[in-house]
Amino acid sequence: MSNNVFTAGSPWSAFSGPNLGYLMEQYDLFLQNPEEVDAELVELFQQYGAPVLEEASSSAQTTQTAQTGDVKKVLAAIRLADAIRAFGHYAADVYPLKDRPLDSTKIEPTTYGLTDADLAELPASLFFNNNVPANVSNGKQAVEYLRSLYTDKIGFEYAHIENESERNWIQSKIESGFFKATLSADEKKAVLEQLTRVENFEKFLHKTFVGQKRFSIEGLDTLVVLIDEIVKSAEQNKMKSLQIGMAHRGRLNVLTHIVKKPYEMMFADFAHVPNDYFFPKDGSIEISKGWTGDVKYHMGATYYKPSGLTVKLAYNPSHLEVVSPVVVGSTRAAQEETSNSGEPVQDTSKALAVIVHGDAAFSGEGIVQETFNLAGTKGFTTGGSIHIISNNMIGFTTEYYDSRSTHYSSDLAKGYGIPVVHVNADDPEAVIQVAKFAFEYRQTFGKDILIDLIGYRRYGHNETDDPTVTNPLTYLLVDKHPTVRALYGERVVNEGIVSKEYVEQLDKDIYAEMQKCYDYVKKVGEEKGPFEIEMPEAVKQPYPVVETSVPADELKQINEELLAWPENFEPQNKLARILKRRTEALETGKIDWGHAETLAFASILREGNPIRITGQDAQRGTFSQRHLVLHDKNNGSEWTPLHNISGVKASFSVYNSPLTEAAIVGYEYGYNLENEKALTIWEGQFGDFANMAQVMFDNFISAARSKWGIKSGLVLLLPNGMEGQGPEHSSARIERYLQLCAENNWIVANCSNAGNYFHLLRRQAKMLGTEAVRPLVVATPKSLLRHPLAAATLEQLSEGKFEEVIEQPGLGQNPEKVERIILASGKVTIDLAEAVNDGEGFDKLHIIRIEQLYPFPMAQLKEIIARYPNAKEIVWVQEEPKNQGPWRFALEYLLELAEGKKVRYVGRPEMSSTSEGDTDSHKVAQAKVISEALADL
Ligand SMILES: Cc1ncc(C[n+]2csc(CCOP(=O)(O)OP(=O)(O)O)c2C)c(N)n1
Repeated sequence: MSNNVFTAGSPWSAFSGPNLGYLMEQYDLFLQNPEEVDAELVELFQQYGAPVLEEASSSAQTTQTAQTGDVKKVLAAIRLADAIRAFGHYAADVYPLKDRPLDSTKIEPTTYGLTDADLAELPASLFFNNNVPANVSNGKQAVEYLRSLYTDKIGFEYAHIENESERNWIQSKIESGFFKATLSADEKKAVLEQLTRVENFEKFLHKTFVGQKRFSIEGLDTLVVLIDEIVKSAEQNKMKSLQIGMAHRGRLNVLTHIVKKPYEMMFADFAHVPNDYFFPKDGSIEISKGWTGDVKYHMGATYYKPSGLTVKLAYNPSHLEVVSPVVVGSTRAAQEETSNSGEPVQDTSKALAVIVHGDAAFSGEGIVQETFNLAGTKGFTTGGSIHIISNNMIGFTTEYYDSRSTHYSSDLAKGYGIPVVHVNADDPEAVIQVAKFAFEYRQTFGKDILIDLIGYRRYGHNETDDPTVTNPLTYLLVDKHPTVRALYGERVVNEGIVSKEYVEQLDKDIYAEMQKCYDYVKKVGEEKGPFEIEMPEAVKQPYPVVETSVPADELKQINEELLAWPENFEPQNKLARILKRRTEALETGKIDWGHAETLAFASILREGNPIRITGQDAQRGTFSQRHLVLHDKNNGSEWTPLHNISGVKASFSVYNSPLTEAAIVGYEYGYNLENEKALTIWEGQFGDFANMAQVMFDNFISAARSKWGIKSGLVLLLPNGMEGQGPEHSSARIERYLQLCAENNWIVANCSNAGNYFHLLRRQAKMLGTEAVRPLVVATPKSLLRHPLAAATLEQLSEGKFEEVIEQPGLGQNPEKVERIILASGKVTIDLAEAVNDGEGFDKLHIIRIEQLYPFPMAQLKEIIARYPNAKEIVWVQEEPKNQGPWRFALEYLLELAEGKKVRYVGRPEMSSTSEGDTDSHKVAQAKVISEALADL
């Protein structure tokens, strides 16, 4: 019984009398000499143990089973029933165009050596767990019944689910006839109206805005029915937030029919009339916009339903699937209460993510897998997302069979132990039942679920594309295929729910309603002028100067509390010693990076901003510098000092993340969008690996404000520095972030000192939730984490502020003498500081550290450089190769600052790799950079 996951009851009930006796004998043999027993019986014994005489078998079925006289037939029948449950989906009528061969070989009685007559002699109870359906009285009818459930318009895949109670729950849902439930007459009429709206919306756009791309939903019209049903379930369950992520296909239809962006606003987008004139007066719709804007099928919207449910469609770029983790992150934020100290309190019943995927994108894009992998982890779970593949069996011009190596587009999901339900998109009532089921499954088991909504694509990839050029056979079928509105209209007419005339009139009325909306849009467009969106004033400026110091007494108190572990708590000895040194660090001026960071976090929590930090090994920190969660050496219990300090008004969480960059960065970005007051931090294990998440930096974090007007204060910590660890553990590739800098879109910093980092974090926290907020990219150090020259003093934290530039102490004392001004950033400034020591003998030199690379601190630099009238040259020093690092970004600013002085570069030559591969060559190259920078002085 290779796939015997379904026969939940014992099979012994089918045997009695001589058959049972025979089985007993076989079982004894199995215990002594299993190889002499038939393989099928061995499997049965292994699964169900010793044959027993059961109550149920002794009465009603005795006659029938006694007549079968053939144990093998019984076993074959059990295998057949299980096969229908496991493989019925291969034969299910789920393809509207009927253009994919179905496979029923695994569920034919003959495959198991059974005839109809054999089946008719078997008891019905053999095929069911508990209740035998009323109209089923023998094995033949049982098989027919099971086939009608498992091979109709819905295909079920659940044999792969590990948990037996989940499988049983699904099986009883299916076999209780849940999916065969019919709608009331009113519900049917509502579905007809919905389908008529969906179809007419596309028709209207098609006819009115000829040649404009809209990525029509047609062929998958029931996607709207499906999502609408999920929304209804969410409302019935008193959810607060439903977060939808989806790509281009059908998005406009979902925007208007689910998120309730009014037709006027939709048509205004096509007619180039500002849609701002058509916002509903009741404030139910919120749409933010950026000043450079985006195409209409990337725009999101928020709908505040009267029921208290907020339905949000996330903004997304063209890049398929990348919005998935963003939406899940936002959902998590919507589930968390963060205004308490300690861990945030998560309530998964408050919010739900619904993620719509394309069939080609789902199986092709790796971020889908990354997102699934987050779903069950402590720091990232949301108690289950509902995934929908809007499966039109084609991706652009690529047919499904060229798109993947698996049978279904959905197969990846099975690896995550979740149910997959394939449903024919031409059957709206089946779709509704699937939606209800998915919601109930998620609520019951707190896990993801996947609905594979199978339809077709009525036009080309977009409406200007002619698909008959590349996919002629598919489109011969599509051309002949009636729309789902037409099919359903016919069905409800046949069922006597409405008349044919009603269906036709509804069609006309809805089209006329749309025409009326558009006529109004045209009129307003003629009367009113353009609606300019300006960059907000607060974004036009660099960050304002804000108070970030913390009184010394408060810092001392925090420090004590951080080190006050419970009496019986014993961290590992060496770590305990290291941490205890923090007791004196405030007095000795040796506050290292991790220590300054923890003090910053504590002070931020006391001011009321929640903090969430994630990354691979974020709790300890890649370089063992952080230790925000301590582990008892004897019993492994955990202690989080930041949960145990006084005066805290917000939650703190730090999670070691699964090993991914793209999904986690997207997730944290989404989290911060939803909880804008939370200091949300992602840390790369090494900054080098952050480019796995490049799409998140390029298409969301750096550009979202100007495209979509949405704000984020996400912090990215990217360990960086050339220290001889080879090409993939050296460079955060800061040049990438610098190249994306424009319009004050984010802050890029590279601090040389723990105190400055303290103020940088605190400044960021102070900006959260304000109009001025923007993301923060920090190249963080490795060797500087414990370097004495990078340590902070108590005064720096209690009296200082974030310094965008720092002048090298000990240099530039005699301004007339200074001839060379070095500008540099990050770790190399400490290398230089070590080389010049106290400045003795370096009268001709001044060094300025640029702690904030963007916005480039021009005003401060001008003011400093002006103090040195005899300076002949400005030298940019960096440790990265010339084609990398900040040099090329800085050059334009340097030329402006130079005012006739020479501008020179000192650093590694252009290199295709980021660094030398071995430590010795690194040392030589690094020493050369420093000696060249200081040569001829
Ligand atoms: C990451 C990425 N690669 C390529 C594209 C270009 N592209 C846009 S739609 C599309 C086909 C998508 O097919 P599918 O996922 O099945 O969705 P459908 O358009 O059929 O609904 C492609 C390749 C893209 N938008 N994003």
